[in-house]
Amino acid sequence: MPPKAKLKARRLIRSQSYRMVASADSIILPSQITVDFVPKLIHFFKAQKTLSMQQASQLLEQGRALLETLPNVLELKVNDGQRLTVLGDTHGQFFDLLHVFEVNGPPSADNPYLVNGDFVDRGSFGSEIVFTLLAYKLACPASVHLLRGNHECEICTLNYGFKNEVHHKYNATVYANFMHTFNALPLAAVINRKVFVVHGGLWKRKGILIDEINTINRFCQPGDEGGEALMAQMLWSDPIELNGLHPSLRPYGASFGPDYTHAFLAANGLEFIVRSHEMQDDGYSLTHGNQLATLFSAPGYCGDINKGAFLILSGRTCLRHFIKFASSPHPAAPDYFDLAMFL
Ligand SMILES: [Mn+2]
Repeated sequence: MPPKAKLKARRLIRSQSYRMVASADSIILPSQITVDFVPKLIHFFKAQKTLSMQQASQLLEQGRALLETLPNVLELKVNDGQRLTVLGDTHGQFFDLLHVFEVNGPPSADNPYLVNGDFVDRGSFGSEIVFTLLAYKLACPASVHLLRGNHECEICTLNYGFKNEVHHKYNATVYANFMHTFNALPLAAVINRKVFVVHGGLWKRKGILIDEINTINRFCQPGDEGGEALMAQMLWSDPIELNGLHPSLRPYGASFGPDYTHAFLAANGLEFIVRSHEMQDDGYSLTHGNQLATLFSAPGYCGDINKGAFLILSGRTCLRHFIKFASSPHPAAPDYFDLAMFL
């Protein structure tokens, strides 16, 4: 048996034997996640329980195996009579994500979601968000779409709390598995060949074609070299009102003007960009001649009074409808971000 198959077999045995020792404080993770199972998992997490190490790794490995099969840029379709809900940064605010599922319906074949990265860091429930989204992805792969944000990397999770959170709730192996799974997240989506969704924004080179983004190797940490530089730029860039390209205070990417947005949309035959990455007082904002939206779904971010928002795209024309929401209460939890400052 090749080593990889051997490892797979061993993991299978481990996860199956776990099912036999399930107790009141644990949950039975089915080998095939179904849409009926996810509410049970959510209920389990709401009670602030954690998976076993084996279950955590099993879910991350199953999620990664599925994400790995996807292209860098997803091609999504919304037909007339259908809709797609887009979410921006959730940043460990699991109870706010649950609020969106309550008011807008949970993910399902009839209610697809696209979640635009930054699931972790800052808030204290990043692992619950990733496990819940991966479980939905595994249960209905054609209706749940997850993109990478700049925080789904080693440097950010070290500095902004998620590494600390996973070490507290799980262990170093599970953290390494999270990082491995994050490397498999797709980088952007195109909806109906009209709307481009990406976490940060555009590149330092003007008018890049989506075909080029599909050729880069995303299975690594965003960095300065080769294709990874393009990945880092699209995860980190921000729009600015001024034409041209301007330096950013962030480690990667740049501030790009309306001319960059218009050149990119024209070169690729697209109409509109949805990006996230920056907190918005009203949960969203429009700029660049109303051709670019910033969408942020973490209300009360880091103790602020900002609203969150989600975006519903309806029908073949991708009619846009933004819905704002306020923050929901959550149980007391350690502030892993603050603790990270002292590590
Ligand atoms: Mn971000």
